[in-house]
Amino acid sequence: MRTRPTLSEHLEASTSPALAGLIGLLARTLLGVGEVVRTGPLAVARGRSGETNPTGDVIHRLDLVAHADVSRALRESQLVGCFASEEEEGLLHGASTTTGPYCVVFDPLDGSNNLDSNGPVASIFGVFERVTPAGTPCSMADVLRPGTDLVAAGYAVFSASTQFVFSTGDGVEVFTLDDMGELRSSGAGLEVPDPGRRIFSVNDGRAHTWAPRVRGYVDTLREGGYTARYVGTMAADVHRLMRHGGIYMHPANEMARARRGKLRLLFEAIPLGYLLELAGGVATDGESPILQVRPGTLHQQVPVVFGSTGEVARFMDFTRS
Ligand code: FBP
Repeated sequence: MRTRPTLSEHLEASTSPALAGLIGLLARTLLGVGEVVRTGPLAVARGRSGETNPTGDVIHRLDLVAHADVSRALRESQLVGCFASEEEEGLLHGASTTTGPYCVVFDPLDGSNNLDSNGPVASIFGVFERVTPAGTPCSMADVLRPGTDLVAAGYAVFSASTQFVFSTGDGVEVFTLDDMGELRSSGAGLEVPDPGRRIFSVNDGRAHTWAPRVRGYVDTLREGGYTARYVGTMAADVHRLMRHGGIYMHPANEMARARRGKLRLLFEAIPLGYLLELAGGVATDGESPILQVRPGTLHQQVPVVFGSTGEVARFMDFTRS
């Protein structure tokens, strides 16, 4: 195992020094989040903070700790002009807001509802190059960007093992935390099988809120011998999807006028959709490519239909017919 390249070695050989520096900073910071999560049950930090995030979800105290740790690292980095977090209403400026070349969007702790039952959780990030001119402070224009503008994205998933998955636009790489605290390559990158395993991943408890054609589509999967797998941590469900194929959905809630989707476009759907498409899968909002959707607000929510190419095509054919 010691012969497998480390993340640092991989970055040095394949990425510009600046972007390698940022990815390395994010990896180290997210490993720190993993440590907080790993020892969380022993710390006072467990349990709910009693506060809510901009979309009204109860914030677990570990969400706040993870948000604070990532925010501190980004604020202090000369590589970062600004950043936005799922747990913060507005845009946050780095110490280098007029010179930092990159802007980061992140979900500090995705799937935090799984914490109390020791389920998989993750941290997700996306990286844009700033569009505001150097010498002027960053603005919302730097982060309200479609996924096609990303220069990198990734996540750390804390489960049976800790894995750091990322791309800078050329293939999706997987690194696993070894027993010496080093992130080592897990071998070949992720490629979404098509056809993959016949797995569908959706929260069936929300079926009454879906459009009838969506319910009908899921019925065909049940009747077609598919198996159901749903973690309830988007990054973990998408990680399985990239490994084995199938389809993952968080469909539009047709009963709620204000909020068609639950998942965050900027902090979850865009970074994970970027990785999925680079791995050969398809990422949509159920109607159009997710990477072409330009966020109107930081906390915009969207429906999500991600999957192997053939599975998403079948979803589209069925729900449009
Ligand atoms: P959080 O970012 O607040 O955790 O919400 C997002 C999420 O937890 C996703 O990770 C997960 O896929 C989804 O919500 C689960 O939603 P539901 O409970 O509707 O299945």
